[in-house]
Amino acid sequence: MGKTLIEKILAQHLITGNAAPGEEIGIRIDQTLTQDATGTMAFLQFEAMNTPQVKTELSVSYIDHNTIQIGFENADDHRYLQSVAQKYGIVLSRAGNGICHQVHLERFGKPGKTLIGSDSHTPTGGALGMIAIGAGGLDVAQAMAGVPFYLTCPQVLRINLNGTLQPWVSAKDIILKVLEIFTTKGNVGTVFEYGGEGTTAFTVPERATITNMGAECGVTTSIFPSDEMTRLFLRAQQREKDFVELQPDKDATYAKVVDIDLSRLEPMTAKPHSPDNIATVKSMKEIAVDQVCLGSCTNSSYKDLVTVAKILKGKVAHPGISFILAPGSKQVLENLARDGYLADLIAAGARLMENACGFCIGNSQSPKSGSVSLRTSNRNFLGRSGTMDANIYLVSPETAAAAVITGRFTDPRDLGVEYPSVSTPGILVIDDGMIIRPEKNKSNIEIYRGPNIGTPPKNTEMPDTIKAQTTIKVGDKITTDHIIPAGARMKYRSNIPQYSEFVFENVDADFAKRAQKNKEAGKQNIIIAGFSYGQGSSREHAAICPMYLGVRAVIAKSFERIHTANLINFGILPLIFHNESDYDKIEQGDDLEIAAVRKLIAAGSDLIIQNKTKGYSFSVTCNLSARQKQIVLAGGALNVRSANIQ
Ligand code: MIC
Ligand code: SF4
Repeated sequence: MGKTLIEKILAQHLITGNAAPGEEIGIRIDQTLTQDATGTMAFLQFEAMNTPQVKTELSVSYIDHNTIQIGFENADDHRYLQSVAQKYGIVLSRAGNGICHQVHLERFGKPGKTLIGSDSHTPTGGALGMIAIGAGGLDVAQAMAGVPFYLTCPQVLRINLNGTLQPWVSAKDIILKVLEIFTTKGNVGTVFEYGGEGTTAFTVPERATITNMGAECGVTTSIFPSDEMTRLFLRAQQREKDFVELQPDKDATYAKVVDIDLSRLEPMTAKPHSPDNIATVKSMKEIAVDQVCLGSCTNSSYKDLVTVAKILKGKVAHPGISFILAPGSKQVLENLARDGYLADLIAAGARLMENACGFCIGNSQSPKSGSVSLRTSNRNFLGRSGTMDANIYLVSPETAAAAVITGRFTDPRDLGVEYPSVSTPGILVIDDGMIIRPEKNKSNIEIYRGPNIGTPPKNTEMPDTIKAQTTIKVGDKITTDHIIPAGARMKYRSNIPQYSEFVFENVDADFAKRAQKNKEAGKQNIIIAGFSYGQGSSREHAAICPMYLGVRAVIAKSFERIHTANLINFGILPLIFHNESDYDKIEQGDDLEIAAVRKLIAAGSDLIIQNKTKGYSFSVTCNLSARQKQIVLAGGALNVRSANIQ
């Protein structure tokens, strides 16, 4: 029987388990990426593993998230990362070189390889025909130490892109269509494999827009074949030697096949406050816009930005618009500058930001109160921009450019001008001057540790009886941005006691105090949630900080993949309601007790929760592999690892 592309690459990397959908497998990881906001903790964990050098083919540490540097904390973390990289054989991409996913695509990704990254948009690399997966920092640290990466073997779903896009409709509109079809929940354990005759027309950066935002659907990853377009991209990057052709077998079987007729797509948007809240741009009926942000790891390729430069040439941003431009990488910015397009963008009123995450993570350019902001990024969760009552809409670069001109939501087809034709140069200006490669034999390098750097906290062993309070009850689709905000708070990523004060800050500002009080009184905390708990970011702080506050379990209707792994890694039980109606009965403040926890988890049985306040019991399931059981019982992966090292 023929194989899908995913099955082929997985088969070449399989270390443990049987690669059948639903089974836990362990795979060899060729490459890792980390970024500063998750990477600092990941490297502290890596250091605790006493491994003299990274064991991967390539590990790259990027500095791209916390680059605002108000206060000493981020600068200290950056210096720490640079010294760790030198000591352990890691490549460092300095602040100013660009966003990890964009730079990794340009300089390091290779067809057929496996990559895990401590960032949920790591699947961007799937545009090159590699298996690229987002993971928690501890899993990435373990991969750097040579431990296999464990995941549930996914089912492979095929998305056929048929026909040709109309002018003014682009890759962003395709992935917004995919989000309309699949939504942000219910896709755990699935991979999207793209194919179909329309696929061959898309360049690697266009494919990357699509694989990047597969993360919003919650899939394990997304992948495109490696074909002539891949070869041309690698040639432009002066690394054609990394090209190998990779296609699925013609008779490969897929769990499901979905066809998208490209010729019928129109400009789309994701309305506030979820990437799956999809509508056509036309239906927005010219709503007034206050801010337009161009960039992020989704849409900041050379082609994206040249397209906007051509649309805006000779025009100036509408007086009502603050026009923000954050190119994805130094390479893109340098090529735009050399080819004259940067001048056109600046002349059009672009406020040029650093090549970094910036506005996308609410680290700068928070819009005005109650504003409408159009962004080419990938997430519009409530409050992520830094302004709680802002309305963020996700759009294509073309739709963003149209709003810059008109000051309103505008279907770019209504601009009445010809769609600019843009092609990326066959060979780009490449300069890796901002990449520091590790020197050999640097084991005597001293690691720089500023006062912001703590030690990674560990949990205690799972107790036999959990006595806890329902410290918070939340609804469906709670994202990691809800659990632990980024933006202005992100500079405390390496200081867990301080960062923990902000857990659920934007949902219930008193949560941290309540949880801390319970902890001091010897009581544990339990979080109650609806469907799809832990969407979005890979930040393991959404597990570490609740752990620090004494959270022992989350009981939800369903969980997202990366967050489940993070909870387990830090000794927090991810429990699923047996009967969803039990969610309705439980209230915040209820006292709960779970008996015989260790025995029932080890046996793989359901746990019985007694609601002491209301006087009834209900059952929850805890689906864990043997490996995961060992981790939660030990109180987290760090405890298992240190036990193995001693
Ligand atoms: C995000 O887009 O939410 C982030 C910031 O890149 C996160 C990583 C983090 O929280 O540091 C992600 O996507 O994993
Ligand atoms: Fe950075 Fe935004 Fe991409 Fe996350 S989604 S990596 S914050 S640009």
